[in-house]
Order: sequence, then C-alpha cells, then structure tokens
Amino acid sequence: MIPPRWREGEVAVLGLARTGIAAARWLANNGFSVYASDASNPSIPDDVVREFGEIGVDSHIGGHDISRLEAASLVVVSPGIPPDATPLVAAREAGVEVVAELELAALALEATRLVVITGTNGKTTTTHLIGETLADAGVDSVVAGNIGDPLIAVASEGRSPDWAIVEASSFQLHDCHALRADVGVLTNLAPDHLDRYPGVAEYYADKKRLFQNASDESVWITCADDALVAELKGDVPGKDRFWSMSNEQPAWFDRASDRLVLDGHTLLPRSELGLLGDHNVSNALAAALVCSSIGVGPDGIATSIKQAVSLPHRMEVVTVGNVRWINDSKATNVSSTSVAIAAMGGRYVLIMGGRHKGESYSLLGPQLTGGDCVGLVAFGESAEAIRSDLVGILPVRVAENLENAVSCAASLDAPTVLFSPACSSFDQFDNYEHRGAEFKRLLVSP
Ligand code: UMA
Repeated sequence: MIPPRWREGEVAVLGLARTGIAAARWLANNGFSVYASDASNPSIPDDVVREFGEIGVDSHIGGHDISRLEAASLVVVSPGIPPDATPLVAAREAGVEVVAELELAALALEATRLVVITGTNGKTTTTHLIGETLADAGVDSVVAGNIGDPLIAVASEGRSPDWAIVEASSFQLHDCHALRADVGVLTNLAPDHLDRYPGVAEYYADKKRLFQNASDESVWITCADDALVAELKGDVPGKDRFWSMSNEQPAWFDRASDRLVLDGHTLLPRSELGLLGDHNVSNALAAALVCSSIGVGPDGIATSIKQAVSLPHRMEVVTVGNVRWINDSKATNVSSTSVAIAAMGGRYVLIMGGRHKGESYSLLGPQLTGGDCVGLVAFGESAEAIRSDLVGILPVRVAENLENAVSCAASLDAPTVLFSPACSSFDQFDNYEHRGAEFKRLLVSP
C-alpha cells in the first residue's frame, strides 16, 4: 500500500528521462502534487509537456530547486542519478524519504506478483525469455524495468497483470526498501559500474536487495555453480530452485548428451537453442525454472525457448559478404566481454572500447592468450588503457572512433569480427543501443 504520509506534501521526481516522466505521470494522475526536475536539458516530447500541463505536473529542466526537494514529502529517483548526487544528499540530510521508481511501482501494483531478475550479466535475455514463454502460455504478464519500460508505466496504463517480470539493475534496487520479489533470480555476479560505486562490495550490496523482505513463500532461482551468488544470498527464507551448467539440478546442462534438462526430462537439445554461447544456456535454464515455478509445463517452455532469437546488441549476428560481424554492444563490462569471448569458435578479430569504467582489461588476458582471436582493435576513450593491459598478449591496434575501428577490423581479413566493447558507450554515443545501431550502419555503408 502507498504510505499515506507521501500524500502529505509535494512529491519530487528527480530526473526527466523515461523513468521520471513515467513516475510523474502516475503520481499526478493519482492525486499527488508533483514537482519534477532534471539537472540537464533532456528533450521532453511536446505531447508530454502538454500532458504535464493538463495533469498538473510542475516540471523544470536545467536544475533542481534544492529547497523544494528538502521540503518534499517524498523523492522518487531515476536510476541514472547516483546516490551521491547533490540533490539526493540534500534531500536525505533534510530527512526526506527517497525511493526508486521500482519501489513506487511495486506498491502501486499491489495485486501483481513480481518476478525480479538481477545479476551482472544475462538479466535482459533471461527476462525476455521468461516474458516470451509466459506470453505464449497465456499467462497474464508484462515485462518491464531495466529492459525498457519502467514498471510504473504499467500502473499508468491501468493494468494490474497477474505477473510482472522485472529486470532490476543495481541502480534501480538501491532505493528499494519494501520491494518483495515473489520469484527472484540472481543470474551471476562480477565487478561492474565501478565508475559509480566506491567498490565492488557496495555494488553487490545493491544486488543483495533482491533478497530483502524474503518470506517462506519466496522462490529463489540461482546458479548452483556460483559460490559468490550463494554467499551473497545467504540463508534467507524461501524455496531454492537451482540450475547448473555441470551438475544434476532441477534445471541443468547435461554436456555429455548436449541437452538442457528440466526436472529430470529433456527440455531441448542444445543445438535447438538459437542463442550463441554457454551464457545463453545458463539464461535459458534460469528462465525455464521461473516459468515452471509459475506453472508452465515443460513442452510450452521448450517451444518458446526454441523460438527465441537473440535480442539486438547481444551477440547479434550480422553477415555482410563473407564476414560474420557480431554486435555485442550491450557488453558494457569486462565480464560480459569475457562471456562473449568464451562463446567464440574459429579465427576472429575483437573490437573493444568506449568509456572506461574502472575494471582491468588484463582479466581477459588468459582467454585471449593463444586462442582464436587474431587481433584486437581498441577505440574510444579507453583505447590506451586496453592497449596497455593487453598488448603483450596479442596484436593491438588503436582506432580513434568506431568507424575507424570497423575499417581496421575489416582489413585484418578474419571470417568473424566480434564487437564486444567491455566499456560503456557514453564517450561517443547516447547509450549502448545507439552504439550498436551505429556499428550495424557502418557495416552496410562504411
Ligand atoms: N539527472 C538529474 N540530476 C542529476 C543527475 C542526472 O536530473 O543529478 C538526470 C539526467 O539528466 C537524466 C535523468 O536524470 O535525464 C536520469 O535518467 P536515467 O539515466 O535514469 O534514464 P531513463 O531513461 O529513465 O533510463 C533508466 C535506466 N537508465 C539507467 O539506469 C542509466 C535504463 O537502463 C532503463 O531501461 C530505464 O530507466 C527504464 O527502466 C539503461 C541502462 O543503461 C538500459 N542501465 C544500466 C545497465 O544496464 O548497465 C544499469
């Protein structure tokens, strides 16, 4: 239930990108007095500006009025705003409650049960596979969160589906206190976002918020092979359902017979999974466990998973002439690129680069040593750091931008080029989608 105290004054919405707009809309339409602001000048669509005028959202761009934040009954924060941002610090110091949009949405959708998927890598694909399988099975469900649409937008549509399948980033979990996952998935853990967190412990602590408010009815779906995940989860109440890439578990990959197995029965042969790499076998097993815990039968799960194709910018194959280009622009951290490298077979060139996030690229050294990767092209702000971390391992060329990196990779004459940046995109692009779209455009019109 939405706490009545939040109605006792003005609610301040921080950030006016997708999340802030959706949160302000829901709040104003539900009788709250709303002040929404953004420190920069995001381009807010004209119809949203008009709508805000009609529903009474007081919106300001180009800065935050700190005194209004300090006097607010609640601050609803967008995930892209770091916890140490000045307006948030001011609000907290003034004793104002700060919540994530995800928390507000979960309270607004009281009758909807939540599957919450978090982890460093694989969460978007797992969320997508669950969403497709439940939709195919006719389960009243919606997919939301980090994958695309903020959950509060579902509440705004007046819908109250039986299930919401929510991809939750650590940023979104940070200011969640009452959020309760009915089914929770922790895909894996690896260092990431070290440009925002003081250290990996703080990043993992936000992931751990998945398990807050655990009860005996909770269902936890985690990988039995991952000691770090087990340690983070600890001994919380609820029912555990494990998957494994090597040992017999409720869902597991039987490598000897090349099959994905669910509850003792073949779910599908590995060859029928249309997604590249072991990491996607792992994602499919996690999704299968979620769907079976919601009541979908193994045949339905298998049919939906077989039909799944890779999402844009995640090991997305684009064949141009004789070259297979793999767009993995979503790989914004070193562990994600490591997973992509593990999925490769045959000679290939690797393109990496973008904005450095604080991780060492030398972690990739052992995988690249003496392997199929015949050359590395580093571009963007992090090019020099990548070069100096990996230059002893394989030939490294430096390119100023993505366009030059693509031409350089093409000149190396390998049958496959893997574009898996291991960095964020913000040095030269709006986001990873923009970067991936540019990459694909360059392939057709270099
Ligand atoms: N801003 C302020 N004050 C500040 C700092 C920033 O007003 O002090 C403003 C910025 O100018 C910006 C807004 O706050 O306009 C922040 O917006 P946002 O970055 O949260 O953007 P949204 O469009 O709302 O997108 C967010 C997620 N973005 C981030 O987490 C950075 C999207 O995840 C998510 O899809 C969307 O909500 C819907 O849930 C993207 C992402 O990059 C895909 N996620 C990270 C990742 O996957 O690695 C976590």
